[in-house]
Amino acid sequence: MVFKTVVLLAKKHKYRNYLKAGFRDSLKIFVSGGYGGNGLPKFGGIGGQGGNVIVVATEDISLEEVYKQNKTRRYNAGNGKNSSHNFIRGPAGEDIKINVPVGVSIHTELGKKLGELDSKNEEFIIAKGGTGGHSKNGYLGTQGQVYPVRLDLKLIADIGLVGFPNAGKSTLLSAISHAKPKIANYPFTTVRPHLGMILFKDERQISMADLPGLIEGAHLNKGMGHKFLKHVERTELLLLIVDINGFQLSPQYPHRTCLDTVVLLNKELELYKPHLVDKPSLLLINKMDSDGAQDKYNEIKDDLKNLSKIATNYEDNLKPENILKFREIIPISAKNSKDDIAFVKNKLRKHLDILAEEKINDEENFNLYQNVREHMKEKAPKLV
Ligand SMILES: Nc1nc2c(ncn2[C@@H]2O[C@H](COP(=O)(O)OP(=O)(O)O)[C@@H](O)[C@H]2O)c(=O)[nH]1
Ligand SMILES: *[C@@H]1O[C@H](CO)[C@@H](O)[C@H](O)[C@H]1NC(C)=O
Ligand SMILES: *[C@@H]1O[C@H](CO)[C@@H](O)[C@H](O)[C@H]1NC(C)=O
Ligand SMILES: *[C@@H]1O[C@H](CO)[C@@H](O)[C@H](O)[C@H]1NC(C)=O
Repeated sequence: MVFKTVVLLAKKHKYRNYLKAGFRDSLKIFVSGGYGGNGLPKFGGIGGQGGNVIVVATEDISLEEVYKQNKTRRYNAGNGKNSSHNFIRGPAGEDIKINVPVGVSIHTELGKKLGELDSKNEEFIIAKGGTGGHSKNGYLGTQGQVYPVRLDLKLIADIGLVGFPNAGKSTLLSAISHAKPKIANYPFTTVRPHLGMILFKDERQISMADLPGLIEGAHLNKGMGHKFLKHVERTELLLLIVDINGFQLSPQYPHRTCLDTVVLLNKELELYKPHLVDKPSLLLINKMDSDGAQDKYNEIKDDLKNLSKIATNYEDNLKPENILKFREIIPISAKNSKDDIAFVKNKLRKHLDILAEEKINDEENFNLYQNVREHMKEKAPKLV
């Protein structure tokens, strides 16, 4: 047992960084419905129904929070009570309700879809309790459903494009994507982002969502901020885009340099939800064809690589605490360079592939972790 614990801890360190840091789009849990209680043959008494495990769609909860609320990831509903003198009809076992994010789908381990939750307060029984014992089943209560299930956050696109207005989001999306994806039905969304499908010669397809509406103050729900930020969580990879010349929201706002803009984007994401900053991200510095762009870029490129160093220069209300760590920073001209577009296109594919591989490795660790748990699992109550 001691040995197993050591293995488990050692392996845990291999979790991909952003999982550790708190971003999660999939969670495996182990659910069991309660046993049905036994009947009482002498009086024809019926055992109580076993409790159910139920998922409930909840706004403002992340899968990471679900995990943190019960790190064992086990949910065992209550057993039905036996029929007795006092209770001829045994009381039912207690249900367990798990709050999960709106817009999750529920799958078995083999990938069979069991259900999905698309609107607030919607419920779904994942594990039914066993029936109580009665005359037709020999007065023996039956076992509830027991199995592992996956909760998956439904993604809207592989890539989420994020930037302040005029950074060049729509220019990039239309230059890089050749087709509109078949719009899937996303009933859990209130705002539909613009989607594009990036096609490759070998038929690989990557979807990208333009998530507009991010402005200074978006976290305060100015503009359409919240509605779109919500989607950011439903993408694999964040693609941030800023104008090398900086940004000014409107005349009453100060002009922000390119570096300020990146810090501000970081801050807006963080203020909305700190863990968004831990999502894998790339940074595009756009409009490199404009006058003096190369000089401006040379001046800031080292700082961009280590934002934490310059973040300290900002006032508290602008200074992010959780700093974006870009996997790559790419200067481009979305409007005027086909080569840049082709370059970005291949980079996106490469980074998604790396991410997929990280996930697979992670999955292996999860399985190991689970097997160890399986050994330690306490036995379910036995019926005579
Ligand atoms: N010079 C230059 N202008 C660009 C570039 N990309 C976009 N623009 C211009 O910037 C403005 C805003 O672009 P748009 O794609 O609408 O930005 P969005 O608000 O982020 O979607 C438009 O006038 C574009 O033509 C670029 O690479 N170079
Ligand atoms: C959390 O995990 C434990 C077991 O390990 C389980 O019995 C319990 O039902 C779970 N708690 C909640 C609140 O669901
Ligand atoms: C019901 O009866 C069985 C058999 O006597 C016993 O093992 C079990 O613990 C009882 N269940 C409850 C909930 O009391
Ligand atoms: C980034 O800057 C911080 C603060 O100055 C410094 O401690 C850290 O070593 C730097 N990291 C890299 C990778 O340069």
